[in-house]
Amino acid sequence: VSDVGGLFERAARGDRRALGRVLTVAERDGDAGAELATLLLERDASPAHIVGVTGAPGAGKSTLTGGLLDALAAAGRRTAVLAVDPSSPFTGGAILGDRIRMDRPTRPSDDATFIRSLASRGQHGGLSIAVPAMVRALEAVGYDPVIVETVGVGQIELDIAALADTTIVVVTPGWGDAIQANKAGVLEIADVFAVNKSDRPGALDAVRDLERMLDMSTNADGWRPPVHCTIGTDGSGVADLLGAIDAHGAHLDATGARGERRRLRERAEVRARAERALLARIDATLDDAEELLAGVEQRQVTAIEAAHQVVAQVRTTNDPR
Ligand SMILES: Nc1nc2c(ncn2[C@@H]2O[C@H](COP(=O)(O)OP(=O)(O)OP(=O)(O)O)[C@@H](O)[C@H]2O)c(=O)[nH]1
Ligand SMILES: [Mg+2]
Repeated sequence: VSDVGGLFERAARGDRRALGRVLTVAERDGDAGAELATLLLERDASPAHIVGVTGAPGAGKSTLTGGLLDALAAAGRRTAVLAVDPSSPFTGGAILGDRIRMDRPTRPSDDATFIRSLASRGQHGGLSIAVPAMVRALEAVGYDPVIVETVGVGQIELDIAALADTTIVVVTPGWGDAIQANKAGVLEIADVFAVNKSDRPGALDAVRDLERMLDMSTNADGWRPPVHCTIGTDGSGVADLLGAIDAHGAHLDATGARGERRRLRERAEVRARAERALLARIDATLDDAEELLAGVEQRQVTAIEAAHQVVAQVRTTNDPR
């Protein structure tokens, strides 16, 4: 992209194709990405509320997110979705970039919503770099909130919780038996629980189970995560879920926790970027260190000493940028 400024202006005027390309620039994070970042800094848009939606594969995250989009659009709120590595139904399995659509008929509210998938999950620190960059572009063209959907598995779940202001954990009846071991982890990251598929047997047991766990945990920040029963497929409970998101947002504002979350997020992004840059320089140094590595191989120098030398080399080399 040669004219990032022009592209952004088109996006800001409502050109959805241009916005798609702006997001690609933000995600790819090259020279154009740096130019975009500077431009967005100057725009100084008010930050969007970032809502993470996570949970097991097939729990109903996308269906619920679709319901939230409808409810938000009906309330006149322009909402964007970043779907991380989605399988269904935003894309039906493939990453289709700007062309993705909800798995439902086009709605009149579609102009107020923007859905985009990300493919950054696999890269080192990819999410902590790409998501904030893309959120900044979206908030600069007036989207608030921004919902980030991601499958809840291991580290990715934690990454998303660290990126969001409000994290919704979607569980289903019977979930407790399946992921017993990870209950503590889920409790740690959830600001709101949705017991989805509550049209199925066992929903009330799941609610009781969660409430019991919440009884035993301390809510150091004064927020007890509410538990809402939802049926993604008919929209039941979605209004409650939206109410909980807004209430949590108000709680963050009232306690100053929003600023704290933002500082942690910025720190994580800077850390991920610094780490990535350093790793690249270490690799470049190693590519040029045949002699040193041969010394290790021939047992003339220890790996410990070789690593010290690599670090010393990296520290004295100028950053190529
Ligand atoms: N019975 C029932 N089915 C639901 C409900 N919500 C979603 N589903 C169905 O569950 C399936 C999975 O829903 P998705 O919204 O794609 O779930 P997801 O969590 O986004 O899935 P991944 O992104 O693939 O992890 C779909 O067939 C939905 O129609 C619900 O409340 N009740
Ligand atoms: Mg999904």
